[in-house]
Amino acid sequence: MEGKIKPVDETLITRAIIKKAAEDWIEFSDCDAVVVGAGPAGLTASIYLARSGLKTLLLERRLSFGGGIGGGGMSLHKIVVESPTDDILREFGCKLEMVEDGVYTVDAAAMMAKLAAGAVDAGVKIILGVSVDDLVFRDSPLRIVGVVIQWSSVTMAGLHVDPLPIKSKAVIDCTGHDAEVLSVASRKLHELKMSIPGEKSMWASLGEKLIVENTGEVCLGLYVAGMAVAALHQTPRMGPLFGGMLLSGKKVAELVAKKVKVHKR
Ligand code: 48F
Repeated sequence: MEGKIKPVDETLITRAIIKKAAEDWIEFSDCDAVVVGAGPAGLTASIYLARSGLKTLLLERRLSFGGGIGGGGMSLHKIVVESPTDDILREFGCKLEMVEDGVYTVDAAAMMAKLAAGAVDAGVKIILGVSVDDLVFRDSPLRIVGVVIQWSSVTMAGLHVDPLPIKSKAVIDCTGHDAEVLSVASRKLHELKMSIPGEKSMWASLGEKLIVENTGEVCLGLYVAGMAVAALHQTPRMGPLFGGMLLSGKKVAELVAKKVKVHKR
């Protein structure tokens, strides 16, 4: 039986969108964790943060999530993961194909969709089309207490529009190869004495190991995960091998969950 489509007045469309979006922005103007960048590291981090009960906002500059997943390897629609990260992907319902013992391929589109659905289901608020262009800080001791945000469209148009701040107990840079949040911190907060030398050339396995090892807190309130770790510590890139991104995201979420819970007491 064909249903009759309900007529909707144009004013209602506008009011519904403005009211509901404003409610979200008010709710998430003060968070437990802000994750910047919805690539593999940011999606994974946000899932585990939300699962541990933290109010988690994931901000992504583009109008889509997945970061570098979608491009697979040189635009071929597969990426490679190694054990033990196959278990993380299985947990989110990804189908893996074994290449050899402990090495698997996964379809890029499936991985993007499953990680994003995992984040939404865990309670992460994902907002697309928003860029983080600065940090909010306090001194004595120096600490990061939030991010400064702008519509990506405004940034792309080169308009002079003042941004808005979002407060957060933890800010996690998951912006990938350019480590954009850390780069702002190194440029503007000289007290941190931080520089971003950029990643080294490729050595896949060593790169994976060092990313996970160096994932963590950069200064009070500011954390790094994923390829941004390689940019900070000048460790090797690994191309379309993604296990390290997932483990790094999971590790940073566990570190933040411990710290933020301690603050709450
Ligand atoms: O680049 P991206 O996928 O980083 P990742 O999670 O994973 C890296 C892999 O994709 C791959 C690799 C694996 O071996 O080498 O490259 O570390 O995702 C980063 C996301 O952050 C967004 C960007 O659009 C992308 O989706 N992003 C970057 N800068 C900003 C941002 C910003 N200033 N504000 C908001 N989002």
